[in-house]
Amino acid sequence: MIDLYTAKTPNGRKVSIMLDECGLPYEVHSIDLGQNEQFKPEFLAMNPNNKIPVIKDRDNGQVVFESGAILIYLGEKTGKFLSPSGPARAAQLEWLFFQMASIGPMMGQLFHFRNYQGEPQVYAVERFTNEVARIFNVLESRLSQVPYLGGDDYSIADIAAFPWTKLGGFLGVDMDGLKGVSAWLERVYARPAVQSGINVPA
Ligand SMILES: N[C@@H](CCC(=O)N[C@@H](CS)C(=O)NCC(=O)O)C(=O)O
Repeated sequence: MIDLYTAKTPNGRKVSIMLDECGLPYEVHSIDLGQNEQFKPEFLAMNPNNKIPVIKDRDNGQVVFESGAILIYLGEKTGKFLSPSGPARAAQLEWLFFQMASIGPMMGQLFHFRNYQGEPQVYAVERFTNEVARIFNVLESRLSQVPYLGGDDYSIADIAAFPWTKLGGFLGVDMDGLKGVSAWLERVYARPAVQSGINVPA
């Protein structure tokens, strides 16, 4: 049994999709970020960085924070969606880290500055709009050649990227020119575990 501390955000949904994909039983603990529940001492004891998602594995008491680390932990625990070694694993981790370092942070910044309530942040919006467009073109170059980010097989790289990438149109990315990315989004969303995991917490 896994305890999942999460909220209705792309980073949290990566983990619920993975848990559903792996068929692991889990209990959802919804953290209300608006009420600053991530700053409570009991939460900070699990993640001093005050962010969801966090898991606790009741099998061994292990706590893991950072969504990328959680996906690797669950992949290794189950032997699913992460190759054990070799070139396939290297490619899966490469694209997982691309999500963690580029897709998530840049889209997060764009969302922040587009929705900023004070003085319009023209420079910041332009900077992150351009960077997000560039990142989607990188994804397009990959996904117009292979069915999944890691190559032939669906993996934790796709699970990490999907909840963010599906928000591209919402953040103003012109998805019409991105045929490879659009086909990949449909391919990934066709999976029942993605459709259930993306709706956690309910
Ligand atoms: N790199 C972290 C990012 C997690 C993150 O940004 N979580 C946000 C919600 S998506 C959060 O909990 N924010 C609360 C806060 O910063 O106080 C991960 O991938 O786990």
